Amino acid sequence: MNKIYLGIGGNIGDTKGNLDRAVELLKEKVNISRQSSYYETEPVGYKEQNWFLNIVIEGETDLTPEELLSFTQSIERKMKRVKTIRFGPRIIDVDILLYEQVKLDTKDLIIPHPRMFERAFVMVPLYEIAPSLVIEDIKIEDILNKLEGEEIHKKDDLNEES
Ligand code: PH2
Ligand code: MG
Ligand code: MG
Repeated sequence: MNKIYLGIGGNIGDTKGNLDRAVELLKEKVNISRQSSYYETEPVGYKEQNWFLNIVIEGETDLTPEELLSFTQSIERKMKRVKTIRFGPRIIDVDILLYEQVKLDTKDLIIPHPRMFERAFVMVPLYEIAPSLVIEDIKIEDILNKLEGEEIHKKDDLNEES
């Protein structure tokens, strides 16, 4: 089994329902070990859209990185994601952040996710579930401390344990 971290987000329709549906669909091929709180996050990359709801999950899978990409894309298709503008509104987005210590740079897949280090909507939930993570020899705390400070709010009303 291979340890993976996935970032999941969306900003159209029933955002929490869509995130939860994606998590349920992932369970067919990923054993989910941890799930972050839900975070309401300022849109990054393209401002003229609704805020997102984002989570990060930790899991284990027997899929290879390429198989995992096909699987996450099949979930996006099943949930009727429509491709519009880059960084634009979407019903669901399931991104591979980390796959073991793998470094990969192909046409279709780059691991670690190339933009994760700058994104509070990824790094804050990731830190919540994996505070001692080291990514490419950098402690997650050090990555977190360098963030620009886009707005992100933990949604305590959606997080029943808190
Ligand atoms: N995803 C993007 C672009 N911008 N902004 C937030 N807050 N959350 C996202 O998940 C997100 C984004 C492209 O995948
Ligand atoms: Mg994305
Ligand atoms: Mg994506």
